[in-house]
Amino acid sequence: MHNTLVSLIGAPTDIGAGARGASMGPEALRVAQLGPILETHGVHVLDRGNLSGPANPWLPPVDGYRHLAEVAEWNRKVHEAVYAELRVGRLPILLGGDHCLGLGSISAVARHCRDAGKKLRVLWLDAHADFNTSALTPSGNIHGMPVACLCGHGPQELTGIGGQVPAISPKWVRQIGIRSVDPGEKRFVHEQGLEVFDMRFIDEMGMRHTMELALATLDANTHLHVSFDVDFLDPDIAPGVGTTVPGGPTYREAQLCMEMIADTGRLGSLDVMELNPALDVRNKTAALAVDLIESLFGKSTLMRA
Ligand code: 4U7
Ligand code: MN
Ligand code: MN
Ligand code: MN
Repeated sequence: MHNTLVSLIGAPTDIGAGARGASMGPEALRVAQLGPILETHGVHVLDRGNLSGPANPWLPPVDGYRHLAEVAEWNRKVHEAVYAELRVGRLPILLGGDHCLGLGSISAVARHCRDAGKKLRVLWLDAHADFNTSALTPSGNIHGMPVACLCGHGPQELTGIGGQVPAISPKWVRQIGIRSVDPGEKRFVHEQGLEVFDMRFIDEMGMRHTMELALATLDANTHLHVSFDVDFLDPDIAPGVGTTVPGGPTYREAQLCMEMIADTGRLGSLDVMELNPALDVRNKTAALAVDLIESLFGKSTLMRA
């Protein structure tokens, strides 16, 4: 990762979430020294500051969507900001913000891959599949829908961001750490053929084999995008998220996951989403996220030749 040019983009909103507070995520990651710590690993970091967008009106869902217009506006801003960094050859790190913004970020990455003639692989690290639609969602919260929207299932305001519907194919996605999927969402995940490495799989096969499969068939022409929902981690080590689900990866399992991604040398963009400082304990979840991102950028316990 030496000479990698990284840009931090803050998206301080909780517009798609079911709890307030993820809007403070970007600042908590800065307080945990994300930029300076990455610089110690030979990465050149430019902090582009925060995007701005509509306030959270905290209204109930309408027709199965909460805050649809505001979610669309934030995602358009994220899309343009991420796309601009990729165009100039930099590696964008989106600091969330809630996970509805994965739509703006990944649609930008997909557009960049179309421009550059590259293949795309998306690793979705999450406790949840985020594959709901307005008809399936139990909450109306759009942070539970970005993967479905990216695959073309959602309202035009969201699926159309980036100019091509669908933005991605479900075949490009690998979901890891999944342990909470709603009943209708589960059927839809199967029907669409998403490749899911759920916690049962990780328990039985181990993180090493899981990651070998998730990273298989990457080649020199593949752009690897990691969408890291902090609730991927076990809540015992990462309490600072709005939607904790017990039984997630341990500290070492998560580190191994990140280390194996780093070893591919293919990481091209990253989202760090759903960190909620209002629910954290002395910023420890932010510090843990930074520690894991260090591994993603090549920190390892011992020097590897
Ligand atoms: B996150 C949920 F019902 N599935 O749709 C929903 F359980 O970005 C949760 O992964 C979604 O944190 C969680 O509201 C979205 C719920
Ligand atoms: Mn620098
Ligand atoms: Mn998520
Ligand atoms: Mn989640």
